[in-house]
Amino acid sequence: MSASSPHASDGVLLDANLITLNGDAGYGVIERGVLAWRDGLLDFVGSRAEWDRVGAHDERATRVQADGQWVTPGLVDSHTHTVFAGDRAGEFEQRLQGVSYEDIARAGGGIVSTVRATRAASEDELLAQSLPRARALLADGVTTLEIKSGYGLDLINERKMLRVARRIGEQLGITVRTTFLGAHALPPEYSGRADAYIDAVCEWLPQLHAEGLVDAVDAFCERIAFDTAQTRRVFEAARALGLPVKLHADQLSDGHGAALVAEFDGLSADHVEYTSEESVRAMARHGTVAVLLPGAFHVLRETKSPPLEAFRTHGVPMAVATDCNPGTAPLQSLRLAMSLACTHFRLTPEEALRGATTQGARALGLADRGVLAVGRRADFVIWNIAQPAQLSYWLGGELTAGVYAGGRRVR
Ligand code: DI6
Ligand code: FE
Repeated sequence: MSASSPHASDGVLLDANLITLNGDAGYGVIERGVLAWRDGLLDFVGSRAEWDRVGAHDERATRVQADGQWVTPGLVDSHTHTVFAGDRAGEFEQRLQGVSYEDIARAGGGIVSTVRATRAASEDELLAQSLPRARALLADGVTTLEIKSGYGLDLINERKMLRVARRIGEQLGITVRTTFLGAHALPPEYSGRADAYIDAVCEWLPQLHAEGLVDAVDAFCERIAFDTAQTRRVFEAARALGLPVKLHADQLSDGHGAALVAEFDGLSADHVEYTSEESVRAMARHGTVAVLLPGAFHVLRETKSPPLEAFRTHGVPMAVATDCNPGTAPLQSLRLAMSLACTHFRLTPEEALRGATTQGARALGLADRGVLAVGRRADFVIWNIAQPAQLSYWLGGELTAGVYAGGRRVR
């Protein structure tokens, strides 16, 4: 952990308890440590003694005194639908009366009702409605945010969503990774013609990709959405463009989605409540991350937990994300998702933190972040906590004392 040229750093954080997560296990704590960065990347991570030894520090570097506060890598929310218009609080009330998510979807509500609202909104309106959610995630420590399309379901409106996602990243100074989720639900104009809709999705993808709007491709593989043959066609279109894939897999039933996305060397299989051990083995072989989404599990009052022990046994990395969406997870805090992952799925607080940093970065194919180490991005959060487990312990509350992305303070 020595420095390349720390004397020329742009900024220095002193007297911080660093949770580096550098190493396969443990928090990797450096007590009363120092972080320094230059051109947006960390160029020193180590103890005060080592820092003093490298000597001659540039007086012009910004100095931040952490006074013993805890510091983690910036959080990575690897699965969200943050861009949408309207809300579905009415549906929430229906579900509390006993109507199921699948019943609502089949009756023309659910995702399709958000599609109507999103289509009706202008790009600026959509941005104005979505920004506060992204701000809330940032306020709780998120410096890398994945955002999916999937509420446009035609070329113009999918493009509008992806453009709004890019604009959120520019406005907030954080990284936004966009995922094309054209195969999210069947729009009414294609009713009864799912295969023809998938043809259209496969035609839109190269156009949106050419416009620089797509970092990855996703689909909803479920009995209320698209089957494995249709999902496979979307993945083949992605592969032809060299784009990585991920999948909403085995959320409500075992549709062998996790095995399918693994077969395509996918970045992640998400939800995975009903994933079989055989599919878990396929994920392990292909390095596919399991993205756990306890917010949706909680809101839908599900009872079937993802196969945690199988993930651990076979060495499948587990990420934790919010799934922030208007239907199943109106959740605007990744820390709360961490807490729910501990309570519902029995992750340890350490696994939950790795899930929301290191493994979240992996689920997005980003090797440059998710730990505090020299050469990684200077994305970090200063927390008002007394010990690391408090990050998953508190439900709510304002715990961030400072959020930095690429060495710039963004909150
Ligand atoms: N699974 C989810 O968790 C979200 N989409 C999906 O395929 C839910 C989206 C919604 O209900 O609006
Ligand atoms: Fe989702």
